[in-house]
Amino acid sequence: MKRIDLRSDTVTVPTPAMRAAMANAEVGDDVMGEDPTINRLEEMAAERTGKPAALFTASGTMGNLIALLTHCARGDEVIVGDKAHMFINEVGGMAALGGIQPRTVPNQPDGTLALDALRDAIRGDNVHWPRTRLIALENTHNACYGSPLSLDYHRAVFELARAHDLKIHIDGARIFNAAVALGVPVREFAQSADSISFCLSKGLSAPVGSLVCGARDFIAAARRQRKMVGGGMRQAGILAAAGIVALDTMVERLADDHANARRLAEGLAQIPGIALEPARVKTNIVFFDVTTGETAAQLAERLARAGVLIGGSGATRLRAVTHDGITCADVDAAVALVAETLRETSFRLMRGSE
Ligand code: TLP
Repeated sequence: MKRIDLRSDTVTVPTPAMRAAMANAEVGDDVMGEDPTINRLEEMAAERTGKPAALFTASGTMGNLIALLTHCARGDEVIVGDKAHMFINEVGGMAALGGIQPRTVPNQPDGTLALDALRDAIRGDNVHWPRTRLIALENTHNACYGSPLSLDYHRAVFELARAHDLKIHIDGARIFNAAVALGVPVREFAQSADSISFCLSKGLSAPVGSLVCGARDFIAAARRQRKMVGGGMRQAGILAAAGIVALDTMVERLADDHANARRLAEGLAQIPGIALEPARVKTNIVFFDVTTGETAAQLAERLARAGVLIGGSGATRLRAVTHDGITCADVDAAVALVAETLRETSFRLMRGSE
């Protein structure tokens, strides 16, 4: 039985072309700036984001941390969404390692931070207060149904930030999903930010790596921070080689993941015992709730036994993510297996009440 793994797009594996490129990659010592494959990937990333320079990092978490350490000093404050990956899922790295204080603003259902709330969160000049340094956005917004944030929104935040002399960092782990979903080139989003990070190891299917992109002096400073957090790698061109193939061949196909996610959402929404709004699904992430009285963890466990892996994401909430390893037929099979598993639930409940 094939396992249908919808836990995350991070479960993607390198394509045959990536493996071939990795095997044949030209490498050197990247801490000395001498890995030609990494240098090429960094140039490509800079070109795609329209930024002067880029830095290869081991992960998205490391890329975001390095960006924040580079923008902020200890005691500075970062305005960030209360559902942001950087706030929830990065082990408090900004506070623990950077002495940076996160100031949360509620994420709206579409992943944005209301402009008024942002404005209110910016500190004035007062000897008692930390200095607001940075606004951190996330596009697509993972916890908000993978919503892509619009270009207009980024521009509005950029204007606000500039009026208050603040920097902007975009956690663009899935910015290529946003670009494909909205038909907007990545560099347009990046133009409204001082730095942007993106991941190669999610929908783009490379095995490892993220890029942080920004101005030349910013990236030079970020390179020192990367060394400090132990992220200076040596012959890592074997990893960058896969990243180059990812950028060359895996971006356009994200549209298939989005179509599959929508199909999955529409199928799941028909199943009694599931609550879901398919119209909210704009990229490759589907959230839904189980309404039968069982917990998300219990349902996830039973689904796993049936051959569908879906992550629990709250008491009754689950998250399914489509990616290169999921075909349209897998989506239909997953919907059928979820329906069957939930039929068993209602059968058990009926028997229990007899
Ligand atoms: N997200 C992972 C988990 O950590 C939740 C996932 O399965 O979605 N920014 C965003 C928006 C992310 O979704 C993630 C990973 C990261 C950053 C961190 O990337 P990595 O895992 O490479 O450190």
